[in-house]
Amino acid sequence: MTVEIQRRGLMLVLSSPSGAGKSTLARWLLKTDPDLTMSVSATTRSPRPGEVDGREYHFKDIEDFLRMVQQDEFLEHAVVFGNHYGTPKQPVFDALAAGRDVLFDIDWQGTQQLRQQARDDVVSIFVLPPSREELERRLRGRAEDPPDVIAKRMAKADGEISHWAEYDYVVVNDDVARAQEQVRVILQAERLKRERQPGLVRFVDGLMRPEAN
Ligand SMILES: Nc1nc2c(ncn2[C@@H]2O[C@H](COP(=O)(O)OP(=O)(O)O)[C@@H](O)[C@H]2O)c(=O)[nH]1
Ligand SMILES: [Mg+2]
Repeated sequence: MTVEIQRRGLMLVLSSPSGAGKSTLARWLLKTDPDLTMSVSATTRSPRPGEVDGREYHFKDIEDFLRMVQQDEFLEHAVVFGNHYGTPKQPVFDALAAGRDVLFDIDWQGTQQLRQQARDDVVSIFVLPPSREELERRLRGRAEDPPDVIAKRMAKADGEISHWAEYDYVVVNDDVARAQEQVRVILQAERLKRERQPGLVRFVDGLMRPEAN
């Protein structure tokens, strides 16, 4: 018999400097975990080759983005590398209400705002590269971005990394399979937290006083 206990959805945040392998982790999680929904952010940056509007991001011009800010449509928003990024509220609320967990690929500024909005529901993981050399190598290996953008990101990586201690968990991504397993285990444990299982009250009541149920 499989016992299904009603669960409260959580908000899983992955942050890292560019090139630490966070996107690979996020893609794997979404593919392997049917209870997880990706939060698709809005951004004013231009799409890269292969990126599809509505899949990687909702690509907006600055006027549209600022209108969304004005109309309070974002759960959080921030400027990263000179572009605006924001998390649309409604899809997150809808997913949580449907009992699903939501995955966020956002920076430290967004994580701080999310924590202020929904502290108990946020589980945050910071992904670190195994070494500075490897981080540089991964940034260079990406053909999409011009060298000046890469140099800018390398400089900004230190700023992002300096926020590591604000996160609940830290995963060093030296081996992809190992990092995947670590993130999976974190998610599993966080889902089992008592306060995330409101259905337990009823379930345990039934265990102890079967005649009353
Ligand atoms: N605060 C915030 N940050 C975001 C959001 N969406 C993406 N980011 C962050 O913006 C940074 C740049 O993302 P992106 O343009 O995809 O370039 P990447 O560095 O190659 O991943 C990354 O650190 C993302 O985590 C968002 O909605 N809010
Ligand atoms: Mg990204």
